[in-house]
Amino acid sequence: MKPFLSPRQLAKAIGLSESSLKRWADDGRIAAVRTGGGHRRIARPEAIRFIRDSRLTVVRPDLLGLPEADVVLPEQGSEDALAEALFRALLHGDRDRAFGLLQSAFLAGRPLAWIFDGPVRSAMHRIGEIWQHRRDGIAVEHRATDLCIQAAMQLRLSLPAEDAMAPVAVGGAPSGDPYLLPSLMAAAVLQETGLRAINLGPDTPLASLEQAAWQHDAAVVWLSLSAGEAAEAVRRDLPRLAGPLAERGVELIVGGREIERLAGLRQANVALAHRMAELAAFARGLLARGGGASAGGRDAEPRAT
Ligand code: B12
Repeated sequence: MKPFLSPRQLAKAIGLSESSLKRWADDGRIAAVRTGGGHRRIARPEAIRFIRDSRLTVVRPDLLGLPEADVVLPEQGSEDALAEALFRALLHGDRDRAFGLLQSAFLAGRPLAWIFDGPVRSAMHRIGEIWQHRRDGIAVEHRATDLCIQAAMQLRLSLPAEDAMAPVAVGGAPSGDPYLLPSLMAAAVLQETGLRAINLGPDTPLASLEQAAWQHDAAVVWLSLSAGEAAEAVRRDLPRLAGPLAERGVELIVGGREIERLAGLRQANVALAHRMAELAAFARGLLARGGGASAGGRDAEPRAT
């Protein structure tokens, strides 16, 4: 996949004229660089950002390095229709259709949090019921999970490069929690919001999260809880992570389907959230406050409280 597009290629991808693209590049609506020979070139993630922000329709996704998507576009179908279509595609292991559905919602400007909280969550929750009444239920579930992981990765890779000065978020799922998708989604949502997200993935000891937070001078740590026993252990051990983070002004946001296990926990720097939309709002709040180690200058040493 080529990292840069010419104005002509991008124009073809969205069915507009090359001259419009050149004009928009020259007036700064879309960021372009010049080759040694003076030709304009547009980075692929910047082209995708422009399409999403401008609500343009993609007619040739292949020119953007994306699969052809023969799908109902989200404006034609409601969230429920998209969730139903995605469920069917995952049920049948139809990779192209599953990717196409998610990609078209993404290109139409839907925030990743909307895509993950809505269609993906709904479809995966339904997929999770199948093992109870079908012999191939577990295989179907594992295949569907793999497709969602691939799609979430692809969407994340399509996001613009992170600002090197943006605050860092580090996160994962705790020891004993094998769930890969929720933490991956959290990373993608945080990245889309403008943070630098470092996803340590499933089965990560809390001590490793803490160590990574110091190493990367993180402003935020996220934790995704999907497995019951692992979440119980977190309930017990969380103060040992939250305390040191609080001393350095690092915020901890915890979410996931087992979050209720932490109900009643009182810790000033710990936020509990149920949805990716809440995570995105949390990150926007942090950015609005100019938060973050790298952006705002976090204390190098723990401060006395
Ligand atoms: C895929 C899957 C697995 C896979 C995971 C593979 C992988 N590497 O990721 C594997 C095979 C490991 C697995 C194992 C098991 N599973 Co399972 N699994 C699922 C399934 C189908 C999908 C999980 C998923 O990815 N969901 C998609 C995400 C998008 O949804 P979500 O987790 O709800 O996340 C949303 C929010 O919670 C929130 N969120 C999540 N993280 C975060 C983080 C932050 C910071 C924030 C703000 C928000 C947030 O945002 C997300 C989007 O809205 C679920 C069904 C379900 N209801 O989720 C069952 C399910 C969770 N599993 C279940 C079961 C029973 C098991 C097993 C016990 C099966 C077995 N007998 O071995 C084991 C237990 C494993 C363990 N150690 O706990 C049951 C749990 C029932 C219960 N009441 O506890 C479920 C509900 C299926 C069912 N209906 O029976 N499973």
